[in-house]
Amino acid sequence: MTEAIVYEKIGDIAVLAANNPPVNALGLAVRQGLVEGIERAEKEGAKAVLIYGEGRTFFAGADIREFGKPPVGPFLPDVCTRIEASPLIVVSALHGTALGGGLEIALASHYRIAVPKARMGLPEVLIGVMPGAGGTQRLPRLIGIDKSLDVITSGRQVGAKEALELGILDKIADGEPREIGLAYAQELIDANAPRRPVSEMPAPAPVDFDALYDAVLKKGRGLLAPAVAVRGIQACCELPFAEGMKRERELFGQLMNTDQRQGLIHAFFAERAVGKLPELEGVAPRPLNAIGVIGGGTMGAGIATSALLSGLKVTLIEMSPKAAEAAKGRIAGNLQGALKRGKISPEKFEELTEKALTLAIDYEALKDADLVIEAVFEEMSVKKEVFTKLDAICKPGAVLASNTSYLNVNEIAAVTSRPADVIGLHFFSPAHVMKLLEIVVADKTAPDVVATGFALGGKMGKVSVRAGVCDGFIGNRILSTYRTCADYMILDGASPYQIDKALEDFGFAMGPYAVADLAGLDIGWAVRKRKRAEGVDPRARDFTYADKLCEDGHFGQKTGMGYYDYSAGPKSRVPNPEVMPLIEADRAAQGITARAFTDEEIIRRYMAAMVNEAAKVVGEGIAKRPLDVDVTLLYGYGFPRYRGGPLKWADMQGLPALLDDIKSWAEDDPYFWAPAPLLEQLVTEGRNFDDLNKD
Ligand code: T1G
Repeated sequence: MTEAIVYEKIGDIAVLAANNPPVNALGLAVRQGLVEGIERAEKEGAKAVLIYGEGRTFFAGADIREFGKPPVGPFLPDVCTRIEASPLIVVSALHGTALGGGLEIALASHYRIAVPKARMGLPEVLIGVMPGAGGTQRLPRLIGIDKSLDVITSGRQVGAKEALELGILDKIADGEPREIGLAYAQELIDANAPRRPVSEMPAPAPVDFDALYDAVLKKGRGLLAPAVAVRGIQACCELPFAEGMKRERELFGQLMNTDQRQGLIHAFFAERAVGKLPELEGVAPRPLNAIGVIGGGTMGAGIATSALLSGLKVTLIEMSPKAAEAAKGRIAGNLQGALKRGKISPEKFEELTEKALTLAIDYEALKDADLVIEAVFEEMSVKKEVFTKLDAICKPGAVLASNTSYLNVNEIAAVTSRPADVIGLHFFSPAHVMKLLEIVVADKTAPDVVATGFALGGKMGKVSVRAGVCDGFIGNRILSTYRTCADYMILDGASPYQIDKALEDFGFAMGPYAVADLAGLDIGWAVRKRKRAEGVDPRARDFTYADKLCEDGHFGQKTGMGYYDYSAGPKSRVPNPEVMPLIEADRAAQGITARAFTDEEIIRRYMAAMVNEAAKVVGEGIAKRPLDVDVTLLYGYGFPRYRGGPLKWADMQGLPALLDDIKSWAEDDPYFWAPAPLLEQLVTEGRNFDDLNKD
């Protein structure tokens, strides 16, 4: 018997305890152990078998790390069939998260009991596959088509109470899974309960699966797995069980061979790897109980809201009592959202806004804060003034953080006597919603200050990414480049609307010009003005239509007009008729003859610009690994998750072809399309970005 499954016989009950930390993934040893355990139980004359998980959870699914490797039997569908076919009654006792193959093991059992806090689901579509061990064949027999469609195509987790109501579970009981499982198995033996194979239950009547397939595909905006899973449920309704299982396996195999599966699994492991940095091994964060926030505008209020929701005490500093009350109003507005969604109770709302939050005008109020985040106007002189004051007032060991999106954190740190305590914490708007947090490590930032940044991110439920200091850090620097590429394509003949459509078809929730309108065109305008003031390289192409749009007072959604006209509402965007004439005037002024662009070329140029700049960011060490860039773009810039992130996408496209494209475009514009040295090096060495993730 493998140690992954520990066998025990207690009276008439054979107990199979899963012991494969951290999440009892159904790797080879576990699968072998389950089959051997069932066979031994039958040989040793047990009357029932109990399956449960040691540690924090029941099986959390197949072992994703085995994906893409040569498959080794026994295969999970066969393990499930073997469990269900046992002449003994088989009971699964669930706790933690019984997901994917884990729930399929339970569905192949004859009875299912769970602890009240257990959660379960078939989230395979979230990693680009579908249930492949009977989930699409057994679940509809148990809970019907509509409910199983919802559970399988959404990938959502179902709580024990709902699972009992749906009919997934037979019973809920307080206690440890082993104890409640043993008691339930004995109860069934004493009641002489029959085996109850789900596969022998009647399948639901078929419905219009073609219409369902199309609807699910449309809703997925290009994500394949949920739609293909519908075909699995169709097989359940239209084929005998064994043939349905075979059809499910075929469909599962198809999805395993997709780029989307690779992209989604890369995203799964990358978002778990970003917090694992060698420089933080063994480094303890500083205490983090009470924080200060300077500035109660949209960003400051969002940061304060996120901190309050994560259990921190917050002191918010504003310039005047009136401004402080306005900030409190914004925070209360943000918390109203959490109240409406049932995330917090009215009592909690009261406690957060009246007790945990303190408003102040005087910086003295921050003298005991463990960490202070400045979120004031994005102007270097203003930042320096704030940090000079913080340096004078904050206690020794307090972490001083700036929420700047672009500015040089080294320069900010240099105005203090404690640059080791200074760090950039770049939140994304709205800060209480967006999960990304760029942790900007300045030259003198101490390791335990970096660790404290990650600890804060963890408390707030953020996905934190380490970034070095440069203009725009990881995300905004790369954004500025692919946005510039789009602006150049407009100069040469494309339209903002064609570009937005092409990128939305590629999988982005919104195209770059719709995003610009949402964020506010005045932000880009301010950045262009700042860069022009700092001096732009004469080799860089320039364009003026975007400035003209701003000079006309069009800042996007906030003024009702930008690249799009929002007079009929934010959702009903129509092209602003003033835009194309501005663009044509700009082309004429530069003597440019417009040419046609295909959507395919727009994507290749836009993505090549993103990948090339990202390779420079990794090459310069601003991002430690390519996966840091991927996670940044996934969580902060709406990059389609099923493509894994720009550098994973590049690997799947093939770096040599991408570099060839860049070199061919560099003939027209050698300055913008200068190939990233790292990209050239990888192509020369026949390596790719994922190889660097493994280094
Ligand atoms: N396989 C391998 N490793 C896994 C894993 C899995 N299924 N799930 C988690 N891990 C690792 C994870 O990488 C991390 O490792 C550690 O466990 C803790 O995870 C045929 C084919 C279970 C809710 O999609 O959703 O079954 O970083 O940090 O926040 O139909 O992990 O410490 O080295 O996420 O408490 C379906 C995926 C598989 C569930 C726990 N199952 N996992 O969350 O901890 S496909 C899933 C999760 C399938 C069959 C098909 C979450 C979690 P490390 P963690 P957590």
